[in-house]
Amino acid sequence: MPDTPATTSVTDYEVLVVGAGFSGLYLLHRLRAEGHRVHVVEQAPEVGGTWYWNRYPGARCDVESVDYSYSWDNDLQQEWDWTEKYPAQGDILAYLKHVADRFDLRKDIDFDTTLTGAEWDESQGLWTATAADGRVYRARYLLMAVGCLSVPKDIDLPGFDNFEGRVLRTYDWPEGEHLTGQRVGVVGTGSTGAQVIPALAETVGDLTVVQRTPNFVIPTRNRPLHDGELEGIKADYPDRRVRNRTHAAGVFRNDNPKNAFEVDAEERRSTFQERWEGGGINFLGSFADLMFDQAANDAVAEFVHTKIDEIVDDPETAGSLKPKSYPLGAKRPVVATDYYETYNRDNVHLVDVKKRPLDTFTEKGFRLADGTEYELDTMVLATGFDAFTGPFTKMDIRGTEGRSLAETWNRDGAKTHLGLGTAGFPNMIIVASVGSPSVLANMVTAIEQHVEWISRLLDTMREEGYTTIEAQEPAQEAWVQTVEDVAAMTLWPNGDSGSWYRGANIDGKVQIFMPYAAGIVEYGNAIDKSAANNYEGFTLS
Ligand code: NA7
Repeated sequence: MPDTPATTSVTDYEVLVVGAGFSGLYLLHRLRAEGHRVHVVEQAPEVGGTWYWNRYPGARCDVESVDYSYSWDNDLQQEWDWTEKYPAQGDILAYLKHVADRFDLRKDIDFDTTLTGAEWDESQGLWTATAADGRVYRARYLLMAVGCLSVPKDIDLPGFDNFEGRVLRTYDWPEGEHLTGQRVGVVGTGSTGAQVIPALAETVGDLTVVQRTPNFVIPTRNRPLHDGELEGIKADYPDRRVRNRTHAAGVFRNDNPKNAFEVDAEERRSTFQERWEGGGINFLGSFADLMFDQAANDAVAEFVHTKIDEIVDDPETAGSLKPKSYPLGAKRPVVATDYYETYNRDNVHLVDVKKRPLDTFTEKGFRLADGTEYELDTMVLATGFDAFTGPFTKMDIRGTEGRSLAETWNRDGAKTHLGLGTAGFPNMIIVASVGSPSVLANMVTAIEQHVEWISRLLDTMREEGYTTIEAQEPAQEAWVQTVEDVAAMTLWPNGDSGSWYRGANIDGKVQIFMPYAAGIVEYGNAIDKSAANNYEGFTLS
């Protein structure tokens, strides 16, 4: 940990929350209301977390607005007016700012505060956390509300330092930048790339897309909410929230209970077609076995391939855009607007570096192994994240006997018990990240589930006089195995998807399936059972 300047004061809290996104704001509101002394530190100058930083053109959530919002205050949900079916980044940020103001949260948040380390003091049962500017915070509980996709992947492009043009990364895009008229390159065709590419194609002069692995891209079909639609949803909100909480995905999906080969080819095609026209993640609910049966998955993959052929004019480009080496869903399915259509524009060019390998970046752009040179003014990197573990391992977190979390996770993989705690790091509680449904569910529902569990835990500890909670190693090993076993029942681990779900997007990262794939209902049962059995799998003392 860095030295503490002599002038820096130490501030004591009961609970220190790291991060002021959806998780941190609800933790602050709820725990404060329950009489805990809680404080939040946030590296950005504003609330919002992921939705503060990711302000690139086209950034939008693929969960519907009315569901990607807090359910814990009826007045809040009645007074807030969403305007579109799927919320743009700016709308979500405006909502979170409103929440911060409405519930007077800002007074308990230190903005522009990046924690560099946190150390567990065993004798006192306290965490001491240090910020980059030397401020020190002491707290009994350290709640890590740091998000799953908040640390970008390091740049691993050959010769990238040679490039003398401008470099922009989607995760901290300068507000209002549209690169109008420029020659722009984009690396990355995941969820971010598939949103930023069509948006930039509208404003830049020329757009060159560098694609390594194609994704299955489902049309969003975003639209304004119709007259009266929001009022109907508001009237139904109590029931709607219950439906969301009783669906594995944390958001109600009208899933087809039939398997793909229970029906004939015509019904299969018309079902896919109907869901494709409806748009969004509901497409995955076309048949019950898409993520379990390879043949069913092949059928849906083939349907998407047909769509690509129908939409994309140039057959070679269409061929490059078709994912063939992994099941649909093994990489996070991408939902975007006009993605395939964008490749019909004269100013957009796809460079498939699996077919035509990239040699190196140059001063002016990049060169392929076949000698073709590309000259660009700006390179946009949409190359993904050091998902789940990045925000933990970039801090110097020290648990019992000085053990380092970064060393432990970099060596053994990110292991947790129930996605809430990790052995050797007492009173450090993880919110909606590794080991829990998190990104495989509606994040907001998953966050609320965690915040409620944590609030119950802290109440119990206060009432019963406990001061520390720590995950037990055997329980943790068993949970890691459960998470792997559940993933292995699906097609998620199949193919060469290189998915960040298991850390495969980063060279050398220990591969372990990180989100819990059985959904929030099963998961809720597991964490509630632990709580009911005196926090089974954890040691309270
Ligand atoms: P993703 O889904 O990890 O996508 C990153 C993209 O960047 C993907 O297409 C990668 O290709 C590509 N990439 C990364 N490194 C390279 C190199 N070195 N060369 C070529 N291409 C590269 O991140 P996103 O930000 O799009 O999405 C993250 C989540 O945010 C998303 O799932 C939603 O939950 C929201 P690859 O597939 O590795 O070949």
